[in-house]
Amino acid sequence: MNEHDPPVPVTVIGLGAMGKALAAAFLAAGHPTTVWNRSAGKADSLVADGATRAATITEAVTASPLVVVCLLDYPVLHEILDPVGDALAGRALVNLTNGTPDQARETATWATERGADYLDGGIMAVPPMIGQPEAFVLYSGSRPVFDQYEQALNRLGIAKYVGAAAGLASLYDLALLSAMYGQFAGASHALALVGTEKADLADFASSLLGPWLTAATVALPLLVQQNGTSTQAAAESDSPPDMQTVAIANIVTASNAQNVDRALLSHLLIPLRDLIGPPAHGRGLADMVDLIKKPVE
Ligand code: FVH
Repeated sequence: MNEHDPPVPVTVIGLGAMGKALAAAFLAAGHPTTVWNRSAGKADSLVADGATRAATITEAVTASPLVVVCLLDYPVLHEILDPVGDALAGRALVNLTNGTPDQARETATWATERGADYLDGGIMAVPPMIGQPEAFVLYSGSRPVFDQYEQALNRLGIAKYVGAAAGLASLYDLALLSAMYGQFAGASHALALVGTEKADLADFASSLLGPWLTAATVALPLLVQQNGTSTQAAAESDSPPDMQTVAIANIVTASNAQNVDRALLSHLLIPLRDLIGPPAHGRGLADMVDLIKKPVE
């Protein structure tokens, strides 16, 4: 595909909050767009904007070479697509439903057995961001299929290919969500602490917490090992793990005193403590990543 080709016809299956945003982005970019949803009424506004409503799931699948699916979960996907799996032969199935790497791998095998090309995806955006420059979507699976449809997929947000193994997009998606929820948990803890003193939480969030979280991202390289070991820069950083452990212990103590749950930070102390003392000489925050991993059973 090149930029002078006409926009490829696309089918969107699943018109929840996200599926509707995806279909709207394809429509806005001029793609002939066919839509299907269990509750047919959710297609009304899209049809008013030029989409074609498929009367049946078979009609939806066979309408386009590119079939994008965005449903609640993988069991729902299989409930809907299993009965019409053979109609997918020769088409590209792009699954943007949130799930696990195992579910992505199983669905890739299922699609391949039916003669379909398969890409699994992870949407790193909320519906209003779809089609905006800050949205990005992760894809894994067949590189040639990604290349063929990259232009169309870029309509949704920046399309980032992360590898040929089908489970990779899901793994990266869940990893990024884990980082986000961890940050939400820390931010909630901060708000709970400050909230014990009748503070203006809205002002605290906008003038201090937000800028602080943004500034803290400069420390991310310290968490990443290079060539299997912590970088010397990390080990000798101005913020060594033993210093950080004292600070975290103080947060735990203050949380107790302010009657705020300390479980979140107490848990963080466990791996950090393993980084202190002579045996830990030369180790840094990057070693915490290994300490979090469970040993292979
Ligand atoms: N919305 C978000 O912020 C996030 C952003 C990141 C990616 N997620 C994932 O996207 C998938 C869909 O999410 P959604 O926001 O569109 O979810 P809903 O609005 O709840 O829509 C669910 C769709 O699934 C259909 N559905 C549910 N159960 C069934 C069923 N048993 N049979 C057929 N269809 C079913 C539902 O249909 P209906 O209720 O309208 O008839 C919607 O089309 C999801 O994986 C997120 O994790 C979104």
